Amino acid sequence: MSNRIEIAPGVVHYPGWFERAAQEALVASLREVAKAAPLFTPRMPRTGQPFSVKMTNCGALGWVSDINGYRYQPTHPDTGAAWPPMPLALLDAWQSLAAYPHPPEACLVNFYDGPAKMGLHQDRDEQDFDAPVLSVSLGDTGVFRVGATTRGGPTRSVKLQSGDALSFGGPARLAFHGIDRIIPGTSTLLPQGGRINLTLRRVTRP
Ligand code: MD3
Ligand code: FE
Repeated sequence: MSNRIEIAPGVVHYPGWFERAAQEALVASLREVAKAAPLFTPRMPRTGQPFSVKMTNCGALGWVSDINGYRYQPTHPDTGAAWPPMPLALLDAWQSLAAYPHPPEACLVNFYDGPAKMGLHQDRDEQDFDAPVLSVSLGDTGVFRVGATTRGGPTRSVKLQSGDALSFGGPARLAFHGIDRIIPGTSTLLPQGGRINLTLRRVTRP
């Protein structure tokens, strides 16, 4: 079992939701996902500047970003193949934690190597903001920052450790958030180090 810590209205942290064996099984599933849908480097719309984070997806829809914009699509941007299915353990976590009666459609897999980070942003490419976003952290600890629904508001910092789950719903669904940095050497889960973050999302209105 796991504690449930509401760190802000609508933001719930479940430290250690996945125990070590479940984390290892998830990593094994994600290696299969990455075989079918190789990590790609997303780029900023307009400028084409590459993200430092590498990405892939599983589930019916995947989030992609390139010079033309951000969007969800059913196929990999480089291979054109359908995204592989979402591991059952993730669908189970959604059922347990999301408090939402329809399954997630997209699981974005973010891979952070040592220096990677993600600037403050909102997730607003979905049509359904009634569903929460559920995040799962694996590997080295990430320093996560979450603020208000307006840019420039106060922010707070939370360390996300391997196995933690975090859900963002209701008033927090459109909160600004990002990853300041990864703390190297904080987990033995990934032999080469780094951090994987999974975000499960409902995209369309059911
Ligand atoms: C708050 N990922 O993929 S997960 C992203 O650790 C993203 O890779 C970060 O932000 C990561 O978009 C943070 C936590 C998270 C995910 C979705 C949210 C926080 C959120 C959506 C709304 C508000
Ligand atoms: Fe985000």
